[in-house]
Amino acid sequence: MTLKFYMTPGSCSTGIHILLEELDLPFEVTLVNLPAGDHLKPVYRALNPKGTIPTLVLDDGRALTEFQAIAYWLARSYPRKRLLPDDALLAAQTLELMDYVVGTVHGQGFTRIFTTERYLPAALTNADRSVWHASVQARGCEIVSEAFAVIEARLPETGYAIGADFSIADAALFYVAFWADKTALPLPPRCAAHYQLMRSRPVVQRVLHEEGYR
Ligand SMILES: N[C@@H](CCC(=O)N[C@@H](CS)C(=O)NCC(=O)O)C(=O)O
Repeated sequence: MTLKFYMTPGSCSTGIHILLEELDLPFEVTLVNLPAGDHLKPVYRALNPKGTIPTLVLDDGRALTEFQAIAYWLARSYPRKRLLPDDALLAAQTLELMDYVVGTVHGQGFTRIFTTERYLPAALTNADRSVWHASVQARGCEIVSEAFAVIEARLPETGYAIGADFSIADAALFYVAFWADKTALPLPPRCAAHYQLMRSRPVVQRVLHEEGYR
């Protein structure tokens, strides 16, 4: 058995894809086409009832979901790459940053930008719908920008996010910075420097290439 990774190019699963490649693990990829609704089909729901990606199916067939849980499991299961610091405080700060990225930047901010319809009441006239749509998107941009400002205040001027080494928090911060880049949302200077540092990593370049970004 090998790890089975369910992913969508250019989505939050890119962060987990980076971690799998950093660890140099053998894994099989299944592409989940979100616009086609693959994540809502019974075969995928049987694996992940939440219908979200990423999902990682372990050697024994058990499925892990949620970015932070998968990243934590990878770091703890393959400790030689030290993707989670040994020091308890640095490890806690790594989880703290990762949770803020996934829960707030992604979960509260980018979801309003990418899946705006979910935030609209069902009964709206077309005219009201476009006004609501614009204001939900604007709120999403505000949340993203406020959250990047919070992260900026905690990031070092150069280097990785926590401690001296690349960690699971860097992979999380990378995917939301990648989205900011793709949607032309400005990144504050330390976040932008972190993004460039991540883009200079050969593994990140390979993953983006594999996911179709040239
Ligand atoms: N909290 C989840 C969020 C995952 C998530 O929302 N993924 C998006 C793609 S980036 C997704 O699956 N969207 C499909 C949907 O929500 O229907 C995690 O950490 O894995």
